Amino acid sequence: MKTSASIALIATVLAFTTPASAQFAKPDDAVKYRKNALFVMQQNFGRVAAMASGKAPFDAKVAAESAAVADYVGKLPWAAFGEGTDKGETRAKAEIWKESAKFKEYADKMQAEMSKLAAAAKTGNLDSIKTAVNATGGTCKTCHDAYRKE
Ligand code: ASC
Repeated sequence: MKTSASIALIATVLAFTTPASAQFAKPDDAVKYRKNALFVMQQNFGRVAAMASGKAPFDAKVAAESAAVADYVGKLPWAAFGEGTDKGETRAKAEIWKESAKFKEYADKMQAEMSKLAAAAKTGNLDSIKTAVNATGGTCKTCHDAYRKE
């Protein structure tokens, strides 16, 4: 096998077998990564939520685009909660690493509801958007109440 082909093969194998946490050079990078992803998600979700509550005028196109971004970016933070990333500038509670199945369940639930919100926003139906915003917001709160420090 040519060297370039072997390197490509090794890279592929590593990509599918390396623990998610190992994709970060240091724990601080993982913390920054998940916080930034959650921030971008929240900014986009918040824009749609403001429309749903009447605090902002409803713009179907902006709502659909923002919900799609929130849906996509909402898939990113979870790989950055690897072992050893419970330190530094984080409000993540230690319970996350003790109750990882429950934490994952909450993260999965949020992503499922955010996907429903993106689907609702794509239809442009404000009533469906409101329902989905409430369901999604509920999953944010459930997880924060359990796993985020004040
Ligand atoms: C947001 C945000 C949250 C949720 C939550 C919904 O926009 O930052 O944590 O919605 O407040 O209850």
